[in-house]
Amino acid sequence: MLGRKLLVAFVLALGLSVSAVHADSYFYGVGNDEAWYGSHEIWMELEDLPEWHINRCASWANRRGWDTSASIYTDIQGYASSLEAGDVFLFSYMGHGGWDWPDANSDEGSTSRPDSNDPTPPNPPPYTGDESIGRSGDSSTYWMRDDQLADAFADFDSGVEVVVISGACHSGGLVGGSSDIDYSVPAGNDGLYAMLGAPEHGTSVGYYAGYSETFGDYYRPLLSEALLATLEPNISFPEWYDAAMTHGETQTHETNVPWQEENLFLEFWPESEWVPTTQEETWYTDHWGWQESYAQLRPIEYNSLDSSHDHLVGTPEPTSTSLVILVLLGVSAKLRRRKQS
Ligand SMILES: [Ca+2]
Ligand SMILES: [Ca+2]
Ligand SMILES: [Ca+2]
Repeated sequence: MLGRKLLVAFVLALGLSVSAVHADSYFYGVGNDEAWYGSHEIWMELEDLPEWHINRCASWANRRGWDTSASIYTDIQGYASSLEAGDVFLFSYMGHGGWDWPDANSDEGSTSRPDSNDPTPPNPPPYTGDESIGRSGDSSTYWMRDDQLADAFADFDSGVEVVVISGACHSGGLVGGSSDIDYSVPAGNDGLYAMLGAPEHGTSVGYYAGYSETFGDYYRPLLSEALLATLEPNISFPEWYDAAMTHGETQTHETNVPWQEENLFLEFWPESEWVPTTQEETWYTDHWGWQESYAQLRPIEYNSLDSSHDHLVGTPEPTSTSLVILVLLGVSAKLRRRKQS
């Protein structure tokens, strides 16, 4: 009888402990225009890992960036109002990006924009003009500015970890301005991590990766190519970035883009310690800067995670659920021994 009561108590404890450690990972992916499948591919890799579940995934092909009723902006606001401390929110955007919008609140400063893909720009970012993502179709109406992205993130509870993966041109400019996401609530609470496909003045390259009847040709940004090649269980987000950067430094890549007649085999981006030669400093302004040596400038990382964050992308750490089960097995073994003696 005592054993039965203990069992009931432990089952109750088990239920309580599950709710106490409840924390979920949410994936919100958008692929726009030529990169319509780009974020969904990231999800296809993640979904095999235990903390990700299709019930917590939303994946869009062509979703406008800015609209007051249905857009990336309002979707993120929805996550911001419902996620709780401990949850992980991964926002993946693959599509076009801009960097020369009039900056009404001047949060980007007054440093003039350098030439695109200049390997040695005369000044560090931020550069004048707001960055943007979310173009969908031919209209530019639906671009979302970086200030608006930060506004959407501002409603998250502290303790929600936000991860941003963006393959867009000029993604590096999503951080750096004083109204950008690195000043939003998640970043202010050591909970924002971002992998951004190009520096603020850099364009991001996507190469031909497939075709569908519905959406037509599709291009995969080099950042997502490297991320897809390097995801493993038990890897943290910063480790995943490092592995992807090494992949891009060491693997050659067939360009296969429509604006170039002859395909070239190039490394994705330079090494982190790279110093351009005199010849390499003569950049090209068409499409990307480094036809002779590299496909694009190196993606950048933004990390405000402190040691209490830094979630794993893969298998989560053991929770108290498994510990309680072990205790339960130990107690029932003890009761059995007592009964026998
Ligand atoms: Ca601004
Ligand atoms: Ca800017
Ligand atoms: Ca910016």
